[in-house]
Amino acid sequence: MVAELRGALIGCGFFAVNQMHAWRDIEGASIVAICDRDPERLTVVGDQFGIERRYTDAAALFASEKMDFVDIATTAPSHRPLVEMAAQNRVPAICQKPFAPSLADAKAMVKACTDAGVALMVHENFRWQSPIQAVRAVLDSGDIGTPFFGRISFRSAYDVFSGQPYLARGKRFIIEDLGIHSLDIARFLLGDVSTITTRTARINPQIAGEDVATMLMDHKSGATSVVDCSYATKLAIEPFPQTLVEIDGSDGTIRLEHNYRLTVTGRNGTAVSDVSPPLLPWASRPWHNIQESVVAIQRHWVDCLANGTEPATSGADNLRTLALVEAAYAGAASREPVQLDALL
Ligand code: NAD
Ligand code: 89Y
Repeated sequence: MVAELRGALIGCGFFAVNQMHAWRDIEGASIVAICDRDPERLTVVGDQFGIERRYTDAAALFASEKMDFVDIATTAPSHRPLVEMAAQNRVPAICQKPFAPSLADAKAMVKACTDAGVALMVHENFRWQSPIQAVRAVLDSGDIGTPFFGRISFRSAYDVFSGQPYLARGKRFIIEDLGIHSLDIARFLLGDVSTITTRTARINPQIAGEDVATMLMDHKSGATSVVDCSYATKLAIEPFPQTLVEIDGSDGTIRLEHNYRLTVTGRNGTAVSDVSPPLLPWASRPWHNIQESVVAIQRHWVDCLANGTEPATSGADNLRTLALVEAAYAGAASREPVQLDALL
């Protein structure tokens, strides 16, 4: 029998609870120790998940525990020091998105892990949502031919600030927090990007950053896409946290619409299906779509460690998604298109 991987979680905040639930669902790995600099969060998560080994200091965790991996669920400012600490201790690491506050930090983190010979995966989970995987499967089937246009859309007025108050305070908001997922989905579905043009707006006067972004991208494949996201869009039915997708191909179209309705018009006519994510026993609506993708990406990590393969959203891969974020902010400021290759 193969021994279970021993993991430790650093950062026991709002989202980490989903990660802890997901680890309980996954065979082949378990969380044996947790760390948070806030003793209250350590108690809440430690008691909820029955983890006795608790640390308020990450350096003490690395010094005391024998671990096969570390799952970093803190916010972006601490990602670089924690990933570098994992690399120094030769411990493979998962790091939450946004990977780092800057592309320069992210490149240094990838280098540290490469030099140490340890795996590094960014917890970029939206592409692992089952509806998005269903769109990818249609593209792979060839049914709509070669894609030439895409729209990845996330428009909502859901109050994300009550659960994640720091989102209201940052100079950067929607592109770095949510658009980063949409940009990654665009890469996942249509491939890497050569140029991005961006417009942003702040509609909600009570927050510091932008809550609306519209991005036009040239993909290296020749396809064009529009990635649009908003937390200022009040709709009759609140769709949070659904990502809607339109793809036009040479032989047909894909539409992922509200309530996970997937319509594919291809060489063999039109098929409509319900690609709703399952509601896991510990999950709660409307977050269940995201929660299911957490299980999927963490399971992928365990498979990658077992097989010695590179995670789909490795640190190196995620540099291309983070470069889109940096390019989007630069282009929103200059109102000029930004070339991606110059950043990478
Ligand atoms: P949070 O502030 O609720 O939790 C972060 C926790 O990390 C806090 O308890 C804090 O005390 C702890 N922490 C910070 N620095 C630390 C350090 N150096 N050592 C130990 N503990 C430290 O934040 P959150 O809302 O849970 O978000 C965490 C990350 O998850 C963010 O990067 C956010 O963007 C991301 N997130 C991802 C998704 C997703 O779907 N992938 C969804 C929500 C949030
Ligand atoms: O932090 C964000 C994320 O990654 O997914 C949704 C979210 O919680 C709020 O925008």
